[in-house]
Amino acid sequence: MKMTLHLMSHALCPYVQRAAISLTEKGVDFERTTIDLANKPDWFLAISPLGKTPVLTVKGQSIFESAAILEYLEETQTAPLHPADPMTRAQHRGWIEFGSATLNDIAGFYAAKNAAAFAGKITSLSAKFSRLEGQLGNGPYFAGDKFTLVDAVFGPVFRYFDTFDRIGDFGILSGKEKVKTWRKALAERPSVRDAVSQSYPELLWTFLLNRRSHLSGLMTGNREAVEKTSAAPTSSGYFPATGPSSA
Ligand SMILES: N[C@@H](CCC(=O)N[C@@H](CS)C(=O)NCC(=O)O)C(=O)O
Repeated sequence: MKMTLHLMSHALCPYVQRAAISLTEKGVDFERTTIDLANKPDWFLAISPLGKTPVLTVKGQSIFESAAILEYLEETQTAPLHPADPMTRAQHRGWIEFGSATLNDIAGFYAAKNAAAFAGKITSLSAKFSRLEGQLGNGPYFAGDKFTLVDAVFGPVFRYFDTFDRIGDFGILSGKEKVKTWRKALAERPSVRDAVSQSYPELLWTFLLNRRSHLSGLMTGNREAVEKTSAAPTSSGYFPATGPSSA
């Protein structure tokens, strides 16, 4: 029986993207509803105990937290994205958590208020990608030829770097050749590419510019201009205030 799955989304949310990637890889039809996270509707709060996207609804029932959604899809849909071996599967769950910790560092990087905090986040992100460089094999994906949930989690992580690269070279991925190859393979994967709309780069740019952060200062090279731009935050500029957050 065909059932429609519904993904409660936000245009920039990397946790929504991992669910969308899994659904696409599995060939599941789904609809999206975009939530204004600056003004969460009551019906959304009723199904999202933490007030966060994503939420997946299936036949009137809801699942919150991206990790829970991914596991549900593994258990109910075809085309597994988790390895069959229990040990490897458990290890992949660990790396998914590592992906969430990387997203938290990215949020710290773009929100850092001064050069010292910014440099601290660069160090922390560089260490995480060094760790991944040591973990990767011959690629092109995390575990070789087969695309897995770890790839679904890191596609949205690397997507931030497409915009960071427009701002400057922060050296975070420097010298990490396996990571760079992985990034490229993920960017080319249709499910990863299509997990966001075409307006994503410009929405992210505006979002970052509105952060009143060290990075926004670098984006304009003019702090006054940044503050003027951020004087009237838009609703799409809100989710950054709190998220991406705790995994
Ligand atoms: N641990 C959550 C994190 C989700 C999350 O941080 N969502 C952000 C958007 S990317 C959100 O909804 N933030 C709004 C808020 O915290 O009020 C998950 O894995 O689903």
